[in-house]
Amino acid sequence: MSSLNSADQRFRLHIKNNREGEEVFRITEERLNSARHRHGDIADKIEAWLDWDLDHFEQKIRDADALVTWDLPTENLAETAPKLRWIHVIGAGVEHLKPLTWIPEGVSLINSKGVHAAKAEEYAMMALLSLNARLPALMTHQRAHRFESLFTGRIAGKTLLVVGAGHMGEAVAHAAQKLGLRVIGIRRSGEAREGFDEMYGPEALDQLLGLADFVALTTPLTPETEGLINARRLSLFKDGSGLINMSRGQVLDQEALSAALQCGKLSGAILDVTEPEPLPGDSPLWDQANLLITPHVSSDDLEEYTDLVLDVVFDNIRRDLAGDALKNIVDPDLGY
Ligand code: OXD
Repeated sequence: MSSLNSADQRFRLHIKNNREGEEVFRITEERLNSARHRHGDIADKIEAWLDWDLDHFEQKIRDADALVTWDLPTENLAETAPKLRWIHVIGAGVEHLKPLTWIPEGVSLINSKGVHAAKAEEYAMMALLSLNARLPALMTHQRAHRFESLFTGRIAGKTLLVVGAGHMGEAVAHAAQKLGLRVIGIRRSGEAREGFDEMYGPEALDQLLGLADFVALTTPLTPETEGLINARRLSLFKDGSGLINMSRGQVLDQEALSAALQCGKLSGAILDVTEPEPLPGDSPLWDQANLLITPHVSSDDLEEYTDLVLDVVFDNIRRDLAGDALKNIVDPDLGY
């Protein structure tokens, strides 16, 4: 990666917002200024440009050292953005930019992993308690005007399997530990991670599914995880267990999930992500008994999301100015 060539040269940051995008992801002048205040030590070294859609993209990206965005025109990037050193994506998943073969040599792709943790932990706590209380089934009964008492035991002492023990998986594990669950994790490396009582590699998945009262999906979407939880794997789940998907809709076979809910193999499920998104109004999933759907809101904090993203961006500018390694770099081969 090239570096800024003179000590007094300012770091040029191009920020591209999407007008169509949700407010929670918008970086406004006000948010930018408050990030400058929080990072006063480097504030006057940064020249930031706030753009909307592609209004001034070509003209301004020419001089940019870094770009903050959700998406971008990737064609000929080396020519349109000759000084670009890194691109920060306002999200954890970067599958919308794949294949990552367009990334010019010397440019790093950076994601927002980690900024979702606090909100994801709260959502996971809500989801685990809801599944344990059979809330999806109770809501199904309510809609059918059925007063049917479903008694359940306490959640403490039950077992959660977290598939994908990255930042979000760790947040889910923390929620579960606070509720007194035993937490088992699966991650590519199989290495231990804080918040987990046990950790295994992906080869253990089939065996572990039958041990868990709850399974939470928090893995990135990659060729290895696409369709991971299919009909065969759902048949390995413990009878009456519950499923939470906070990963990506494509990780789970939704038809197979519906079948598992219909036959009572699973007692309930909570999906924060679906395939496709938005889920069309005529999808049968909306009416599936014992299923609760939230529209991809589990981990993006309305008040703080962009502040947290900007903290990662400013921290990386600080690192870049000092010649230190950047954080949250995406491995283009792994795709996360
Ligand atoms: C993300 C998400 O990728 O919210 O950031 O799903």
